[in-house]
Amino acid sequence: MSKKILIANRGEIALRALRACRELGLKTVSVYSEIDKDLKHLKFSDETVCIGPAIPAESYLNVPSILSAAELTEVDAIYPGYGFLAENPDFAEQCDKSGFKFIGPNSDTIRKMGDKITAKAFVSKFNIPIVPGYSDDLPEDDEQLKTIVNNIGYPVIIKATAGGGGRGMRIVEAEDELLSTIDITMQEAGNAFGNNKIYIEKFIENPRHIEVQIVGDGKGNAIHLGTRDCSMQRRHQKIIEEAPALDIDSQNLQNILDSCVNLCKEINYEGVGTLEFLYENKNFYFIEMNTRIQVEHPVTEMITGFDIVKAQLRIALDLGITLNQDEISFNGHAIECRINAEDPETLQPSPGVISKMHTAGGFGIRYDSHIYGGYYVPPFYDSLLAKIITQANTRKSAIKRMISALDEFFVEGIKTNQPLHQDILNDKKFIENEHTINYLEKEFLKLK
Ligand code: MV4
Repeated sequence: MSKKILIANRGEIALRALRACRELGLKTVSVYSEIDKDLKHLKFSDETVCIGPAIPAESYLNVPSILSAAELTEVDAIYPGYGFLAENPDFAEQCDKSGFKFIGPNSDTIRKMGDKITAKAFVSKFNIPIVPGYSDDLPEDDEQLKTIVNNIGYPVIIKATAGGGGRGMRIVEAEDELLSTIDITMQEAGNAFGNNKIYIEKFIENPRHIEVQIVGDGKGNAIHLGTRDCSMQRRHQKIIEEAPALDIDSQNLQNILDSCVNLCKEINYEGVGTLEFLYENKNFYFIEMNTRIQVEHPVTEMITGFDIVKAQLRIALDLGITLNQDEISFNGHAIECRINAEDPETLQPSPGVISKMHTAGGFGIRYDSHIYGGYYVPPFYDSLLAKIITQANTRKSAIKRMISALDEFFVEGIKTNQPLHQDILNDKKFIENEHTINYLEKEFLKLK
C-alpha cells in the first residue's frame, strides 16, 4: 500500500515536496492556513486540511493542529520543508512519539546543532576547522575576560548560542566596548530565545559564505553533493546562490568534504544537511550546521542531477540513498536568483494580487514557484515568490542564461526585486566572482 506524506509547509517548497511525492507514488496531505486556500500545491494534493488562521503561530507553527491533521488523515510521515518547524527538535520528537515519521534527522541531532556552542564543539571533533574563540562559561573576573579576548584579538563577534542565521550577534571592535556588548547580547538573547548563553569568536572580516551539502541514510552511509557559494546576500537574506563554489583551495576543500562526510557517517546522520563555512584567505571556518532542506538546494540538483527532496523522502521511508559518492558527478555551473515580493527602493515586503505574469523557461532554465496570474501574495509569510535557476557549462554562460531568463520573466501588480537581480548580473565584480558577504550592502547598494 502506498505511503502518505503530510506536507507541513507552504509556497514553493510545499509544491517542490508535492512533486517529489507524486514521482515516488506517495499520497499527499497538504495543510494550509485560512489565507492560503488558493496555494497552487493544494490543487494537486490528494487531501487538504486547514490548520488555522493566517498568522503562523496559529497555523504552520501550531503543533497540535498539525498533529491533529496527521491523525485525521492517517499519514505515515511529515515533511517539514524549511523555516517554520523544520529545525524544531520538540516538533520532531512529538511527530515520532505520535507515530508519524519526522522527515529529517532525529531530534537529538537537531537539538545539538541548534545550540551553536554544542555544534562547534561537536564538529571540531571530526577535524572540521572552526572559528577561533571562546565558548566556555565567562570568568567572574572582568580582567580575566579581557585577557581571553585580547588573546583572540580584536575585532571579535559575540554570538548567542541559541541564535543562528544572523540572529543574536554583535561585533566588538575594541576592548572598551567588550563588557557592554556582552551584556546587551546576553540580554537580547535571553529575551529572544529564552537562553542568554553567549560565545565569542574572532570576527572574520571579509569572507565568502561557502556551504557543503550532505546526505545521510541514518545507517552510516553518507555522501556529499559538493559546495554552494551564497555570498550575495543582504541582511542575512540570500539573494543569489550558486554551485559549485569557485576559486576555492582544492586541497583544503577535499579535506573539508571528506570530514563532513565522515561526520555524517559516524553519527548515522539521517536526511539532508548543510554545513556552513566562512571562507577567507584559503581557510574554511565552520559556523553552523542546518539540519533541513535549504531554499537554494536546486543549484546543487542542477549540477549533480541528484534529486535532494526525493532523497529526503526515500531515506525517511527506509529506501536508502541510491548512489555512492563515486557515482556523483558535477556538471558545469548553476545559479539561482530568488525573486522576492519587495519594493526595490524601500526593500519592504510588497504583498498584493499578481494581476498578470509570465514565467521564464528554455534550455538550462528551471523555475520553482507557486505563483500564478490572479494569485494574492499574503503579507504574513516570507516574501519568496519564485526561484529561477540556470545551469550551463561555465559560470559566465550560466550568468548570461540568467540575464536572458530574467528578461522574459515578469510579474505585474506587486513590486519585486527583479531589477536588483538584473543589476547584479551585469556587475563586474559579481561577474568576476570577486564578491564577499559584504559586497552587496557595503559596496554595490551604496554605489547605486
Ligand atoms: C561570523 C561572521 C564573521 N566572523 N562569524 C552571520 C549569520 C550566521 N550564520 C553567522 N554569521 C556570521 N558569522 C565570525 N566569526 C560573519 C557572519 C556574517 C555572515 C555570514 C554568512 C553569510 C552572510 C553574513 C552576513 C553578515 C555576517
